[in-house]
Amino acid sequence: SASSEWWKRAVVYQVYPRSFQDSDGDGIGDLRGILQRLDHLERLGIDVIWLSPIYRSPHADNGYDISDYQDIDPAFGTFDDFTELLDAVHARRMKLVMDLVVNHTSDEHPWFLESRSSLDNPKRDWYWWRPARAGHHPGELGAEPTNWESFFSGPTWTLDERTGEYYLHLFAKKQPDLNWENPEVREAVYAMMRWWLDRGVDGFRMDVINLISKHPGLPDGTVTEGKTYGDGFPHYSAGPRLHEYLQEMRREVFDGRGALLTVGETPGVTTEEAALFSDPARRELDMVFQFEHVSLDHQDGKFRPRELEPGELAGSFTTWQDALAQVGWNSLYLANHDQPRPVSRFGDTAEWWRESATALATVLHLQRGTPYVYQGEELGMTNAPFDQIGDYRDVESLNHFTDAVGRGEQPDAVIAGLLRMSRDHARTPVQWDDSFNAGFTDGRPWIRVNPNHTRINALAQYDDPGSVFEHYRALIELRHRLPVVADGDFVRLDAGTPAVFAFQRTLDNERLLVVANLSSSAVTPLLPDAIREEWHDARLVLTNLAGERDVDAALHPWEAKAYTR
Ligand code: TEU
Repeated sequence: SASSEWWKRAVVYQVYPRSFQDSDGDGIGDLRGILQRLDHLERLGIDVIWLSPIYRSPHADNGYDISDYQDIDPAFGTFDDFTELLDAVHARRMKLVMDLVVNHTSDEHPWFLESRSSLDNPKRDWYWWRPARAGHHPGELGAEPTNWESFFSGPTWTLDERTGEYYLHLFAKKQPDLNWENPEVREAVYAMMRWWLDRGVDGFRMDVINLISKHPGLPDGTVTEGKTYGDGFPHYSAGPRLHEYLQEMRREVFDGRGALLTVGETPGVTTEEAALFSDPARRELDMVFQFEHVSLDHQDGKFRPRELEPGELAGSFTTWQDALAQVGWNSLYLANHDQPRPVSRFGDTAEWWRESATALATVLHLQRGTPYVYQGEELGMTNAPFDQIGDYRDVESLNHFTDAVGRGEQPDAVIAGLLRMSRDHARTPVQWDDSFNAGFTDGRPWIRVNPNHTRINALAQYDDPGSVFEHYRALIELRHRLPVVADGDFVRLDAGTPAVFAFQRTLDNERLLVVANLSSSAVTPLLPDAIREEWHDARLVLTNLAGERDVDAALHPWEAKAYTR
């Protein structure tokens, strides 16, 4: 029913609390800081707030390593602060979705402390424990049970001296993987999820949910030429029981509840697989985050990115749209706390900062799917000039630097990769104004504020009709006003040149046309004659430049226009 698919008309805003707004001067963002900034979110017009983890954590991975799922970490505040925030969000008719990180816990979680305490502890089988590989002694090089490489460099197994066995961690050593084969684990997770829903939260974003079902037997990955580790991904992603678990979770946790949002983060799944998660008939999730478009520029690993060819990004979007045209639903995103800033990565911060930020937003928000805005994206925040390893905080970046330099790579070359691709670019404090520390904190920020906050900040953009913020506000308003934006179909149009991304949305007799030049050169589109005829007198509903209004007029660099008829 329409109400159960409310998320098709919604826009979600991701808050990374650590970097959003500090209220107590300790240099770390917190829940009371978010309370202080709800006017900003309401002004933008968003419907749902997704909070990155706020649970008790040692912060080895900034909260994606949870040691108590049912308590708020003191760095972010108290449970009362959380309840006050939730009530305030609901009072403003917005929803609040939590980040569910259950592929792994922190190694300081009581479940793991018990599990590691002895070979026969009742919780031993809550995690993945294995003896040294046959023919090897524990601690020997190559004794790890599989040859897989961690997302955060190094092996995915760490020897626990106390019992002489290894435990699996696809991410950091401090993030041991839960064993979802064990029904006790699943029951404990579902109980925790129900506990949060009973407290009024409106759903979950599910961290690396495609990794919870590993292929039994944990086979080695193929080792390609010159590599030390094997490619474990096919053996730990989308394993044989993944959809069984998600359907069980839906029954055990979500059925019978009100209007909730469930979005799965599924790094590395194919577009075809993505349709399985969001096919309503399968009763799994509402949608997933795909990663094709944010892996396009990965060349030899993510930290050696390549330049994209004109049209590659548009091609990736079109693949999504075509695969989910009949069944399932898209999430639309370019930014989150793991990705470099889109305007730096896909746009042009040198010459066309505002134009490219608003063009990318236009083509994203007017596609079919639910748009996600990551904090600061609505301001056109950019990557940071972090040219010293001491500027970085992220475990992925720090481990990569140590590992790469240890393998003989030049430090400057490794820093060059971090300057383009580090997750820390998404984690610099939100730039609220041009004051010291951009209005984020009165204390010493946990990570440097981007010096360009004197030019790029919210206060400078409010009520400026051409600003990035106002453009995002207009896009969100358009989605709330025109049913074709949320419910229309999507057809890619041939614009005669790869730099131009043109598409049409149709809902009954309502039409929307988007034409955007996603390049730093002026270009003239060559739309099909039928389109030019049909749209020659259409109404221009949105543009990021005061250019020509004709649908086939030459486009300035990064000029993006939307028409209705
Ligand atoms: O990210 C999963 C994931 O795919 C990341 O490894 C990401 O793709 C990679 O860092 C990009 O190079 C989720 C969370 O979003 C991330 O913040 C956590 O570090 C990770 O899981 C472990 O919980």
